[in-house]
Amino acid sequence: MQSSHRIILVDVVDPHVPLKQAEEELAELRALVKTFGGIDTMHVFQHRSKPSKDSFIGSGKLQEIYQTVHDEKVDIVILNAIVKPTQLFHIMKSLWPVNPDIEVWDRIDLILHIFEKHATSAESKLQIEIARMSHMGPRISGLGGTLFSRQTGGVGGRGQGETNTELMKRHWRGLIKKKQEELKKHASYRLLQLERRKEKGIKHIALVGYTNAGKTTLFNALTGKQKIMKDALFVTLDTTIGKAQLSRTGPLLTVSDTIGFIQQLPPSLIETFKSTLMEAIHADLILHVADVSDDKRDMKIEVVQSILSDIGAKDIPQIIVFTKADLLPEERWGEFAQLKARYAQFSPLFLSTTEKINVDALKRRIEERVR
Ligand SMILES: Nc1nc2c(ncn2[C@@H]2O[C@H](COP(=O)(O)OP(=O)(O)OP(=O)(O)O)[C@@H](O)[C@H]2O)c(=O)[nH]1
Ligand SMILES: [Mg+2]
Repeated sequence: MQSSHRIILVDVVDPHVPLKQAEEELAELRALVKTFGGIDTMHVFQHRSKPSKDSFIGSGKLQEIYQTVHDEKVDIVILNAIVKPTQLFHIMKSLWPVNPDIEVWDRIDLILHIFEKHATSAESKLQIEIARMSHMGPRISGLGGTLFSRQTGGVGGRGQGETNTELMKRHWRGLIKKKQEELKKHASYRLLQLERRKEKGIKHIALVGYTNAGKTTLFNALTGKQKIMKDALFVTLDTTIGKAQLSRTGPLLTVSDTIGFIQQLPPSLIETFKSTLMEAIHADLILHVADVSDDKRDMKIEVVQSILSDIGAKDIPQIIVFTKADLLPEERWGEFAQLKARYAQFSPLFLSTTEKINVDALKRRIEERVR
């Protein structure tokens, strides 16, 4: 995707959702769009009502969007929600007269496009492809009546009563299954490596946390590696494992850095990423990295805990590592004590990786815990 893309955001907010929460969610969408790159135009349509059944957004709003797409030469419309494929298709169709190449994405589409930009390994590429196919699938078959009826005309002979749409769906499901089989091979290879480490008695530490919390920065500090870190969302997609010896006489450990979490991730996406998240599921200790200076810190901690519980990692010993302590302004220092009490069961620790404050204390804590 080039940086010349012109994007508009549409936020559909349930009337029961408090305005503040809606604003926060929109801010996150904006950060995602920024990560995706290139926003020439940014109009936000806030719509505080229940989504409409056919087109998700009401016809009046759709008319407004139509006009903006025309005036601002928009190529991508992004809805801050998880939207049914048929509804996305409906919106896209109604914008065709002003831009036949218009793309209409929901939140998942946007996340998948970002993932795609950052994926480097065969495994993560495969995971994204599966997620993309599962998410797109129904939309493709939604087109069945129009486009594919012509294209699949030649397949024929596979059962008289079967419509082209059904054929297309079956073909699609078959493709997804094949990719899933391929992914399973990666997963079993990972499992084999895990078991080998276990046999050797090497303890494994997994870094997890919300996206942009500072996981990779901490990973580099613990392992001496130099992985890319950046002030953007989903910079890391692939799981990397590094060796670490945290003190002169301490044991050799392995540490893994992996994809960050985000709110409103659909379960299917988590399921797909289970292969790379396996390191977390089988860890001896989880370091839950959270940005202490972030206003949405507590909500993000909740999101991470709930995903950990989804993937079956909730009973693994966990330390909450609050990073970026250097960014917490003095008038908020009272929060240290509050957080210490609130998350006491996760023996919280406060540090700054970039300023090298308290990183040694974390190293000592890790060694105590894995002993
Ligand atoms: N001031 C300050 N900045 C930090 C600290 N730790 C990380 N950062 C910055 O926070 C940003 C995000 O850091 P990353 O390590 O890439 O975060 P991540 O959790 O790996 O992010 P994703 O892989 O995108 O999910 C970078 O710009 C880091 O330089 C810290 O202790 N203090
Ligand atoms: Mg990272």
